[in-house]
Amino acid sequence: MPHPMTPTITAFERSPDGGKGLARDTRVRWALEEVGQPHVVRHVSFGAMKEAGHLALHPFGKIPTYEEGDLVLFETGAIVLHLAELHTGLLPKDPDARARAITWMFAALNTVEPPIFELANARLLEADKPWSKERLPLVMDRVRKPLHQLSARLGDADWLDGEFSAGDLMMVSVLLRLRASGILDEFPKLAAYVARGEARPAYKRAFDAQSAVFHEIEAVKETYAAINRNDVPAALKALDPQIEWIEPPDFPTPGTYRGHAEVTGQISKGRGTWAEGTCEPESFVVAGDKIVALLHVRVRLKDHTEWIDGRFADVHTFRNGKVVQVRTFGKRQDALDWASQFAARSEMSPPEVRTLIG
Ligand code: GTB
Repeated sequence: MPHPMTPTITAFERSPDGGKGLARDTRVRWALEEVGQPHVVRHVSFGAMKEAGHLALHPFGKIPTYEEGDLVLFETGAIVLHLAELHTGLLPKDPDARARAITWMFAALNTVEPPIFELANARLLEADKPWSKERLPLVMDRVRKPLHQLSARLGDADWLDGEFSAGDLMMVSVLLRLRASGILDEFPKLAAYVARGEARPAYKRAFDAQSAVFHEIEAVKETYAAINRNDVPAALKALDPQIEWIEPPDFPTPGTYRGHAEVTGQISKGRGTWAEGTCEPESFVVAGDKIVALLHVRVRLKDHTEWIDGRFADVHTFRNGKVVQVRTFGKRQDALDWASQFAARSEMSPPEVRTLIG
């Protein structure tokens, strides 16, 4: 069983940035990595984010959220502050230095991020408006103003107030969203500050995890899409030549299948019994190097008139971008419990083992 307090966060199922780490789950992943806290990431689609289940966690229907036992948090500031208070390493012990580090967190979120958010809206959502071109310089100047002041305060220091803290984590996370606009390069001291943050091993682990998972989820989706259209060679594309696929006794083709040839036989045999239907992943949960695909199967078998409708899960284990094991579970919760034991592997060093998410 996983540790009951292993926290679960949420992230986009398919981040619009294609895995560039610009969505706000990255700062939470970074904080989790800094403090060495194993975690599980549940990936939510844009649709699911607005449904009752997610709204119960996040009243504004956004990511990320944070669940730890009975505690549910939203807002990245609150989540990072909670982690920093729970663990050592992100806030100084001295009460005054601690209060100053928290002040920098608020400065990042309340003073520096709002105009950056506004710039992203202006560049992405309002670019087609007739007034957009005229307004853009004004929005860019609103971004620059606090950056001049921040750069002057940082000066030649590595971090904003002594040692690296949650204040720096938040400030770097906010500033790096500016890179695409070119504005960050206008402030060499801030550009170097952001680079120092990104060079931290914990940031790299967080970034690599979300980037890898972006591609891995796409690969898992394609495996089921290929099975649905009865294209077995395409279903094998994401699978390592040493693949091991373990199907439990109460499934149509029980057993352990090793290598492409045996797995081809297994998939062909199982798929060959269908007259029509689909097996669709409904959502994905990531723990360490494991992606749990929560599946909904709805098929009519050949020579049958009734439909089979069921929910189960496959756990895909990735190594170097390929699936080395698929383990099928009849009960979704069993799959989640089994996979989440491996969230702890985030404490081990990459690239052999990496954290999840997002
Ligand atoms: N104040 C909240 C916090 O800090 O937690 C803001 C949370 C928030 O805005 N979350 C965004 C979200 O869930 C994701 S980060 N949006 C979905 C929605 O509103 O329906 C914003 C974001 C999204 C995408 C990119 N990107 O692709 O580059 C970057 C940033």
